[in-house]
Amino acid sequence: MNPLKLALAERRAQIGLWQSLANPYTAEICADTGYDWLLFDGEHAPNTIQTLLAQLQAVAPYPVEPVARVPVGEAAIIKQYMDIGFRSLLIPMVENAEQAKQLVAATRYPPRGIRGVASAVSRAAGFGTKPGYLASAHEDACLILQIESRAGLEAIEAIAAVDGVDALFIGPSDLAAAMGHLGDPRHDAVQSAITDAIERIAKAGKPSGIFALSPDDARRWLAKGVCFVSVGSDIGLLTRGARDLRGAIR
Ligand code: 3PY
Ligand code: MG
Repeated sequence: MNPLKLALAERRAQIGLWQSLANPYTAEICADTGYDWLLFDGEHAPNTIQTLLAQLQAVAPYPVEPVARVPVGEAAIIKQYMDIGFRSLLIPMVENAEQAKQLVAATRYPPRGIRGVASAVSRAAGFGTKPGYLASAHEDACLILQIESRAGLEAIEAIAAVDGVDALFIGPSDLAAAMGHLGDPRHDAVQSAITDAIERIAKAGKPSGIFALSPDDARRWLAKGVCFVSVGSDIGLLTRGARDLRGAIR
C-alpha cells in the first residue's frame, strides 16, 4: 500500500520536503529526517531519468514516500517515471478535466488507461519478479495535480471530480505570476485566491496540498484544512545552514 495515498484518503497531514539538488547523497540524508514525503523535481531541478533513479534507490530503505514532479504531464514521460519506480506523481499546470482524465489514463494499464507495459524490464515491477504488479499497480498510483493558473482555479470542481485524481496541489509561485504578481506569492490577492481554492477543493471532496513558503505558512495552511504541505527545500536548507554557520563565527 502507498502510505501517502492512504494518508491523503484519510486526511492525515503529511509533511514533505522539496528535493532540488538532484543528488542521491543529499536525498538519502533527507530521507532519514522524519518527513512523510520527498518531492523529486523533474520540472525545475537539473534531473534526468538517471538522476531520479539514483535518488529513488538512495531513499528506498527509508520510511518516506518519494513523489516525482514530471516536467510536463505527458504519457510518455509519466510511463518512464513510473517504470523506474515512482508511484506517486505531481503533475504541473493542470487546467481542465479533459487533461486530468488523460493524466489518470497515463498512470493506468489497459483497459483502465494507456500506460505501456514493460514489466520484465521495469524496476517498478521488480524486473519481472512481482507477478501481481500489472494487475495492482493502479491501486498504489497516487496522482496529484497542480493548480497554478487562472484556468486551473476556474476548473477546480471539474478536475477534482475526475476519478483517479487523488489530490490537488496549489503552486503559489506560478499562481502569483498568472495573477499578475510575479515573484510575490504573499500578495493579498494571491493569498485569498489560495484560501478560496483550498475551500473549494475540500467542498469538492478531495484533499489539498500546497508548497508552503515557511514553517509559519505551513502551520497556517494546515490549520485551514490543507492536508499535505511541503516546507522549504534541500537548497534552502543548505544555503541557510551555510550562511548561519559562517555568520556564527564572524
Ligand atoms: C509553484 O509554486 O508554482 C510550484 O509549482 C511549487 O510550489
Ligand atoms: Mg509551479
